[in-house]
Amino acid sequence: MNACRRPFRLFLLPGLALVLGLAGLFLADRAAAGGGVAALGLRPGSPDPLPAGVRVETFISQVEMPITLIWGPDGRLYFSERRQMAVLVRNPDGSFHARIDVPGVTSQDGQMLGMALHPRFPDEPWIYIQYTQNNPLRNRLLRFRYENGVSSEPHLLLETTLPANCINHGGKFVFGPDGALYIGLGDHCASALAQNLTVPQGKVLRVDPMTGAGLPDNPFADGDGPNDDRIWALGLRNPFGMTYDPATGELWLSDNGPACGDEINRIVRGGNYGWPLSGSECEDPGPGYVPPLWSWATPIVPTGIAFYRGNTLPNWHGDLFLCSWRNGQLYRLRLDAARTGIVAAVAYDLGPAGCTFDVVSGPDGNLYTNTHDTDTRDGAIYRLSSLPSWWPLVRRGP
Ligand SMILES: [Ca+2]
Ligand SMILES: [Ca+2]
Repeated sequence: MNACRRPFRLFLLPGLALVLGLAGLFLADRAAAGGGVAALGLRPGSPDPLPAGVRVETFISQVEMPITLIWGPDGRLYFSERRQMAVLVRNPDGSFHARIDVPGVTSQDGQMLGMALHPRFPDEPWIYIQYTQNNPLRNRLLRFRYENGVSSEPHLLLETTLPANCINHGGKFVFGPDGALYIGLGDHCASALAQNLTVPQGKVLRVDPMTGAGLPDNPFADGDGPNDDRIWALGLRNPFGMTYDPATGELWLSDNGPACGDEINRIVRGGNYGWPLSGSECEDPGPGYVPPLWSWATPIVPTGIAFYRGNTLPNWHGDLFLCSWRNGQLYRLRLDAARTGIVAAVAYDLGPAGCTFDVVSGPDGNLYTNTHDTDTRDGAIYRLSSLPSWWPLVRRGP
């Protein structure tokens, strides 16, 4: 049962495939979810319109490929620019503030994925980035100092060493409430690695943000033993979005399946999320494995995820939002009272706007999304608010 059928090839920009790892993307027939896997009632291609009173507008136009959006403690928007291998900084009104180049790395060296600011930035003036390095293809994560408008002192914290001439790189990483850095790493299309405790692929890693070393209380840390001491959770295929629930301090993650395995997971210490043991990719891997809290019968290619913490859209407060690289829709998932499960989901059609890589809750109480540029449109960052219709639109170029 639940076999994936009807092969379907999604047109992919080659570079995007690197980011998202979507080779062998199939439409899936899944009549019913296996035990513990929540079936989703979304009808592909039939999203809901935005609720009345929610206004979406272009906040920043004419950007290329913003991947990760972060509102800094200075009230400015920081975003990683994939093609430019740079971090761009905008003022609260969307106007240009700075372009931060990564010391020692250029756009010829690879492509930017996730980024983070040190939790005490700018007092601890460290910016963290993950990128795919070309020739040979590797995942690299580094931090560098950014102070008084100058970037310096790059420190490499992670570099994969196995051949990675393949997609499934993962992307995002976040600081946890414990101050550790949590990194989602894809399986590099070698699915067996996701169950191998001696390598970082297909895992969530938990590391010291200054050294990149695994923390001694990590669940599989064995010192000089064979395990990769950085591993926090395993059995993932291509985790892209990561975020913490500010209400519970728990880590949530989006994982990209090869078919009907696009998932939302709540990551627990030492948890095994099943890949590739789920066999047909669409079934619950069984006892001993953590089933997803939500999965999609048809791939949506989940990317960035975030909890909405604002109040300008009060009905959405506390809900989990995520983007779809595949259809650009904004997905809203409502949690149960304990905030350990998902009880409902809806997809919104943002019209000419969209949500392809990231969504983030803004300090002004609004919700922000982004899209990348294509043949038919520029990349942009959008604002969802309840601002009245007479409020002037923000449209700013580079
Ligand atoms: Ca070890
Ligand atoms: Ca799974």
